Amino acid sequence: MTDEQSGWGKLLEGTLDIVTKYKLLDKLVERFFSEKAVVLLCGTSGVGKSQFIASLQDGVATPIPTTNRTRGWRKVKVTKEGRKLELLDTPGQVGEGALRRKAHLEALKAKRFGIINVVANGYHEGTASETSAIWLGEDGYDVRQEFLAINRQLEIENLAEWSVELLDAKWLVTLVNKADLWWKPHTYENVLRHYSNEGAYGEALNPWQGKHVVLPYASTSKPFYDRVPMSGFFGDAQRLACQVGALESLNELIDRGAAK
Ligand SMILES: Nc1nc2c(ncn2[C@@H]2O[C@H](COP(=O)(O)OP(=O)(O)O)[C@@H](O)[C@H]2O)c(=O)[nH]1
Ligand SMILES: [Mg+2]
Repeated sequence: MTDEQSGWGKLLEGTLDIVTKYKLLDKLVERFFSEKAVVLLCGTSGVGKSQFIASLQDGVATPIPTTNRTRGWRKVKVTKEGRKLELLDTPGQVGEGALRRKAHLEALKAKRFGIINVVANGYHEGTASETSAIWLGEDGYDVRQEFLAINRQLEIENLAEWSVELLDAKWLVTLVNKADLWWKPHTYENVLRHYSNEGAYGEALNPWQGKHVVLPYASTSKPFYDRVPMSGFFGDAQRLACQVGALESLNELIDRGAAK
């Protein structure tokens, strides 16, 4: 299968070799850190918020153990070569709304802040039991489709918690994480469309039109619940392309937000 057929033609095109791309990623991460920007991370439990932070620190982050959930909210001052970025990490569990609210108020105090809403096309890993998420078929482990559907719905319901209250944010990125699990040649466009302005997710974000961007991403690469294999269409080159693309967009949004 060619890159064109797998949907990677456009993202991988250009003359940049892999070393140049890694250097470019380093530069972009550095710039991202150079702004004293406040970024609020939203998203339900297990979508990969903490892993996203780790991916900014380490590039390819070591997977966080499934059972390791974030308790409370935390302000992460990530420093990269002396530069600072303040990230507000939130707990995603259903019962922890009050704690998330504290993080929201902290973001509002900053006046200029942006939101990264992390979603994962239903591949939430952590709070649900393994048996409710995956099953063992004749061809090996697979994810349960109803599990994905419930979680995609949860991602939409979760928007109501902040989509009105935090409308003052300068920008909003929907980071469609875990592309290593969901990216397939014939479905990736549907996944990205699901989060764009068509459909229930986009509708819920209607007031954000003009400042909402949807970006594919992968913070790490690991089998789902350590059992269901990755899609097979998403390797290091693809992850790098997504990371570069996401950092470019985030830098641009932070710059634009600061200018307003
Ligand atoms: N395959 C894969 N797993 C991921 C990715 N990002 C996070 N995970 C895993 O998903 C689980 C939940 O991630 P975590 O960052 O703790 O989620 P949080 O609750 O949103 O903070 C962990 O086991 C991570 O290693 C990704 O891009 N790909
Ligand atoms: Mg977390």
